Amino acid sequence: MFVVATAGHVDHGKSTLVRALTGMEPDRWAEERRRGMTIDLGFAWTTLPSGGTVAFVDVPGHERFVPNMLAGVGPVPAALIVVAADEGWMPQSAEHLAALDALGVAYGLVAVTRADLADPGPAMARARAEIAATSLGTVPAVAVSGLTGAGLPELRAALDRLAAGLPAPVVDDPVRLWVDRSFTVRGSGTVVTGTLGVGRLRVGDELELAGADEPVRVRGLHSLGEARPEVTAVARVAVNLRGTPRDRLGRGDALLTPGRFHRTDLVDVRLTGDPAADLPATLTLHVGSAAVPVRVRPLGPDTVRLRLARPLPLLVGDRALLRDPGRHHVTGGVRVLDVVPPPLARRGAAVARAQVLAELDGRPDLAGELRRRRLVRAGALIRMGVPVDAAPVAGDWLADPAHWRRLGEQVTEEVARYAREHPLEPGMPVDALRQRLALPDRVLVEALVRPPLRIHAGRVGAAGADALPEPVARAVQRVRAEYGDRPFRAPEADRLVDLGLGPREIGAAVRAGALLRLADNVVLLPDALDDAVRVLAGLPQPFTLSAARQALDTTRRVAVPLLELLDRRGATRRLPDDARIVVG
Ligand SMILES: Nc1nc2c(ncn2[C@@H]2O[C@H](COP(=O)(O)OP(=O)(O)OP(=O)(O)O)[C@@H](O)[C@H]2O)c(=O)[nH]1
Ligand SMILES: [Mg+2]
Repeated sequence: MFVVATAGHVDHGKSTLVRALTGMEPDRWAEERRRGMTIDLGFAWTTLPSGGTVAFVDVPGHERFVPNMLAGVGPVPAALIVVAADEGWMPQSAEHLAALDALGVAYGLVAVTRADLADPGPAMARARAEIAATSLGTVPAVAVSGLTGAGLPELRAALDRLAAGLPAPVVDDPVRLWVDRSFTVRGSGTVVTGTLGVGRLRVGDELELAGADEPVRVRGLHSLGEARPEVTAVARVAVNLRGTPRDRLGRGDALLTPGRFHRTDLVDVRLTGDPAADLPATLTLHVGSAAVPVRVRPLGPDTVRLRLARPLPLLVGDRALLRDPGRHHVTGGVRVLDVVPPPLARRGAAVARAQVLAELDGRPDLAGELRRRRLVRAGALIRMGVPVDAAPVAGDWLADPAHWRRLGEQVTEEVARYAREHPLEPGMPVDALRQRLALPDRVLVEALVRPPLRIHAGRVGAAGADALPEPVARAVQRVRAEYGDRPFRAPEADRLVDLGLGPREIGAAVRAGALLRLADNVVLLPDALDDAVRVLAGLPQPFTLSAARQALDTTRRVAVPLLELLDRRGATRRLPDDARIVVG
């Protein structure tokens, strides 16, 4: 199927032509038929001589209904521009063409209608000349009469040729179905329709609804009036949603492949065409079937920042248009450059940003995104519309290679600085390092720590950093020299102070396994435990505290906590009469 939207001034015969081609009534509303004027979008389809199907989105030509027209053409990549032979090129011929140009529509043809009323030549020449200057370029033109049917076979053949020249549909990309209608079907619930430009929908699919948190599920699909288990782009499609109230969604909403779109209310864009120098501060942004008021902040000569009144699922490279609703004027097209732009808080930030934007063209550019964002999750890039084909540095994080190298160097520097400032600690806590480098995720720290550094017990240090800090090592050395032959004599508190072993130093030595702490200010060399068990095993069993104290040649200050520690470790057992035995 291919989908084509009509375009053209009011009363030039668009709906009559669609009716003549399809035998279907595009003006769905009684009011439209009563007034002989299209108000909202109409939908009709027919089979072409080739056997292919063309579906029309018939738009209103009246200037009051241009927003409806834009909702119809927004998601449609081809246009049938209708000009009446007897009236020729008119204001909405121009405005509709400007809209197609702004959206970058590249495929189309001209039908000069009402050719039974006047010579179609001048209208055709003017239309082709106007169109040639736009994204559509040189287009074929056919003179027709919706009244007599003259020219219709030629028009069908021209539509077939147009279809044959369209790019192959992209069916594997994520779905972003812009809703152009929503209604309730008795017994089925809410149904939305739209033009599926890319991707595929299946019954049972779970989709995101832009603007809602919970997913929605596809209960049924119709295309061209028939139920289908699956619909692939390009197609007109009606989606029946399970359990979604009708008032939850309408024109301008979008059904999305989950996790593939970022909803943004701030975008940096390039203006296309001839942007006016004095852009109004507020305009309406039209994209897909959505129309959202925006505040415009100029940045560079042809780049602006748009603040959207509500978020939209936009991607880098999206085409959209800005319109001044007050002046009935398509201000110009935009191409989305960045859907997650940085805040412009600092002085000079806007100027710097304009320079960055000058380099962007809306084509997704992974290397450039990494250079600008430095560290970013793969999922976030994909949701911006930037395909990811690089390996993550950790988890799903991607990094700019130069930035990652710099971070690696900073890790070494920060850990060394921390060791200088905290000589008694066995390395820098991982979280302190994470904060110091302003890294958003701990896995990044873990990936940045490389030998000779390593992470041990939540700290980053040199391998063997559980070795003692220099001053503590010296103090322990002196304890060894003085007490090595009296292993159960613990230094008195004032002696510890003389040796330079305050509570922090003792803590460091104990953590490193260089001292054994029995109680506050009671420390032994670590081999003392095994030696004590050996000595005690030589005593007649069971033995008393006093026998132990004498055998170990020590004081109660040491013997009491030492035996309690041996009890806890299961090396000795305390009997009901307070005597002990060595176990095993
Ligand atoms: N003689 C003649 N009249 C036509 C032809 N096409 C349309 N008309 C008449 O022109 C009037 C407008 O036709 P529509 O088809 O409603 O025009 P439209 O472009 O759809 O108008 P809007 O949707 O309101 O923009 C109707 O009265 C039609 O009968 C034609 O080829 N020949
Ligand atoms: Mg009409």
